[in-house]
Amino acid sequence: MKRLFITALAVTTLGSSIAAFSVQAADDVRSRMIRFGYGLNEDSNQGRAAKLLAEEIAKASDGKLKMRTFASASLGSDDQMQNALMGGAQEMMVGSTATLVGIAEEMAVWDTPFLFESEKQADHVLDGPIGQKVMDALQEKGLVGLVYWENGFRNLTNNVRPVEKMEDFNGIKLRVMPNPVFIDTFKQMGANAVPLPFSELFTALETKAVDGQENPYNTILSSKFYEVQKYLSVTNHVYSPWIVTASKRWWDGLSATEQGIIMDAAKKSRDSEREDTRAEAREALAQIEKHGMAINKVSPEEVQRMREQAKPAIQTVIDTVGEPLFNEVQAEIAKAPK
Ligand code: KDG
Repeated sequence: MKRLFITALAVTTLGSSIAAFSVQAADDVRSRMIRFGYGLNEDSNQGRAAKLLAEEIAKASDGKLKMRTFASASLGSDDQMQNALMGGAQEMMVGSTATLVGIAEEMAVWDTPFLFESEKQADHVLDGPIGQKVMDALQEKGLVGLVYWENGFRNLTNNVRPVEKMEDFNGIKLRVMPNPVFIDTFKQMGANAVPLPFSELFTALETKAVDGQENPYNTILSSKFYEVQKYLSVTNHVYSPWIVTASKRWWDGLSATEQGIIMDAAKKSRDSEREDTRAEAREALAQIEKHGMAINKVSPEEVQRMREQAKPAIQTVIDTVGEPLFNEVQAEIAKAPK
């Protein structure tokens, strides 16, 4: 009888503590509005992942954490949103790591030409300790890096000529992301590198302010660059990550429960975004061709010549991030599955 009483008491105590904890956890989640900005349009891979992130956060917080997503740079370009997050005027965003170099120079390591040879390598390094280390460099600048999404391997489009060999870059006014490594890389190739924010890119192509640009297939498709570009030359010259960031000023004001909900949802969005982006990329080339672009695959020999020519830009990366970090990334790549 006594044992039964003790068990009943233990169960009651346990039950009330779980109930208390769940009440406590529920209290730890306040009703909040989260403004999440991004640069591509709503029906892009970036937009679909933003929608999923908002749904996951709402589901896990019983609707208390409401994320409102803003597409097409409607809250500003990457760098304008980064400043808004640092100032606490906006809560979250996703954008290119390349546009963060002016804030945390360590991010430049991901701009290294030909750094990753496969998505598997990229996932291994970005989601591993060195990817976290680079992300942590944002903290002292007022940003919190949550996860990396996939922008993807970048390829060239332009209106002058198909790029089949390095010399074909000569004289092409090529828009690049506003970032020293991208500017150096394409100057080395012989192009006239023109840094512009993504939000100005379509108009610059349409008005012929620039002849070409470079982006993953997904973006070429979702941003309809095929409407204003003739040639697509497949180089896969660099793998671009996107990074989901939060305002540190805002993030530090969240409870551990709220931070956990957002981080878990961000990890789910990362895995789903990569799957979605890769599936779309497999179909994108055929769709881009259907829209009238002439596609050429640059030969391995010519890609090798480009790799050689890009070497001074790699030195720019090393000068920017420091040899130790650059070597740590190389060491992680060597451990990555092929
Ligand atoms: O929000 C748009 C950014 O993600 C942008 O960096 C995409 O790859 C990009 C580019 O070329 O600017």
